[in-house]
Amino acid sequence: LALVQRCKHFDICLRESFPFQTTTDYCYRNEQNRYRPNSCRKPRVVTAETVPRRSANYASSLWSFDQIQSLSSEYVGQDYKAMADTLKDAVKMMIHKGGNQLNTLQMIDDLQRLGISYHFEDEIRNLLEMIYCNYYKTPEEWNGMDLNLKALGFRLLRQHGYQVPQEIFHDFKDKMQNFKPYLADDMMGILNLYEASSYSLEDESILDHARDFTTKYMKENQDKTDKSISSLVTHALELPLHWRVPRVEAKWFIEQYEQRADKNPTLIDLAKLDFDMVQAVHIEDLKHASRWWRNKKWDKKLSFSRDRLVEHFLWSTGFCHLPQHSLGRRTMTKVNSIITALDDVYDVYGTLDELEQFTKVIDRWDINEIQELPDYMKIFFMGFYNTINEIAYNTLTETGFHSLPYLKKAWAGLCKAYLVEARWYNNGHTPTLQEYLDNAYTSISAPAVLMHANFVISVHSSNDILQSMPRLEKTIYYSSLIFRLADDLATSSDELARGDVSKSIQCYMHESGATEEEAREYIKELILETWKKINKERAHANSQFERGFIEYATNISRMALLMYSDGDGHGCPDLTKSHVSSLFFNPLQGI
Ligand code: 0FV
Ligand code: MN
Ligand code: MN
Ligand code: MN
Ligand code: MN
Repeated sequence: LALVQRCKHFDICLRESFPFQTTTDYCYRNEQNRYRPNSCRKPRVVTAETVPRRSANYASSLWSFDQIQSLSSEYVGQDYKAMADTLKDAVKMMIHKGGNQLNTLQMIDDLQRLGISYHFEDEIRNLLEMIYCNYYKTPEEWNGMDLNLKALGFRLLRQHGYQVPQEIFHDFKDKMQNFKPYLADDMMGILNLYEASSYSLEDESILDHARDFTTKYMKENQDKTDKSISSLVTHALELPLHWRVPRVEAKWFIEQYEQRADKNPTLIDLAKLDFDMVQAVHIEDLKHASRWWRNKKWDKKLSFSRDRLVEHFLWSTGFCHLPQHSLGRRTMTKVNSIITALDDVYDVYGTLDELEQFTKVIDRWDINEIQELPDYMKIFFMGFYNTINEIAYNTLTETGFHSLPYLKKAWAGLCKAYLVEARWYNNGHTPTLQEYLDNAYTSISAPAVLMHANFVISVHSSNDILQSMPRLEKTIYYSSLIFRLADDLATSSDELARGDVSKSIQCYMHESGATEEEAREYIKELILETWKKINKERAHANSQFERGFIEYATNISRMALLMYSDGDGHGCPDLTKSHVSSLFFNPLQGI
């Protein structure tokens, strides 16, 4: 009697039971399209001609190697550094001179938006502590403030981890009933309330109400305000400040601020000079990463895959743009490039058989096993393996910490999630939204990115990092989820057209019977709710390492909203080229 066994991947095997003599880990489909155990597999020579493969027809790169290597900036060296130091001293004098509460808060907001607050972290922390203690602890203290002051203070304090309660706006809730006389000329107050509402936690109905109300009000009244405010309003309606990538926002805001009649000349001079000096650092990082990419030759050898070195660098810069984090940007650009290549292997080029085998090799991290792989996978694996080992080697020699077991685990986790999707696609399986997301938050790659980030964003001890890891799991999940949902909103139509697993929109439609438009609205609502959960994690960070990590994770979500704002900005470099030019090619030339 034959032993009747289910394949371990019985879900994938269309719930088929079949007689196998031995336990098999993996199964495959034979020429008759029947599922068979791997032990029955005949060795088979796979050639490009015999295997039908999908194609994504991704556009080629807009940026050549020579063009990147020829970039340079004059904003380097001692003279510029001395000028910047003089301006920084002048700003510190301004800060110490002080001002009223509103002026102080506005200055902090301007420093942040101009991208120069990182020079004044201690000063800003002290100012906010003083303001919180004097004005925001009890209703007696905040009751007398006008809307604009309240909202600005609330936003900046929550941003910096203070637990100011939403009840600060309770009176506003009543006034919203008959708001017109109260608000007639307070567009700045409305705008600041809107920005404040993006720091809401779950179940903060006053803030939900404030978001809805201010959004509607700004849409209806923006043409009635003067031009400088109305451009801020248009910008805010696209995305609130809290959801925006700091470096991209700085470039935009510096140009806006410069037009202002009441601008502070010292701030604008420092902001422009600092932007250009930091850009000079970025240019060197980009050139370094581009030499690595050139050496890999994947643009030629894996020509089915996206050639996006510059866009990968844009992502890394969005995650962390501070000048002292060059190694982090260089490392993450490699990590991002590997992820995109891997994703295209799994989604576009690889056959299911190849992918099953490939996933095992990655899981075992064994270079000796590549003999069995098709040529393109040999090339990919060896380049990948060498790069990740080198990244781990850098951490080992810099900090003494052996990170490779963690990195390996993250890559195996990513590939297993990719494989789940490949199997679903092969079986025509449409998961429920939750089943999909339980896998897709990993397959969007942010957990792998963030595992690498642990070891390159800071000089904290490995003990700090290891102790924080379990505390940061929720942050990783929420920031990955926003990345995934934003990606699905922008890319799933093309993905399904060329052949891919159902993404969040389709899973939700399938499970609920919603139309595509309703599903898209639902996904946008999920993004909003997920931000509230990120806000909670931000509020509970309890070390410098955790705050840095959470900021990095938040920037991943922000970058996703940027890259996917008008479509697939990662797949179609045309959609992203203005950000590339603005951040890396064009200085502000203030001085
Ligand atoms: C998205 O592509 C993509 F390529 C990603 C997420 C990698 C690049 C960026 C970073 C690692 C930061 P695609 O829409 O094909 O991804 P999915 O997961 O939907 O196949
Ligand atoms: Mn299934
Ligand atoms: Mn893909
Ligand atoms: Mn994919
Ligand atoms: Mn996608």
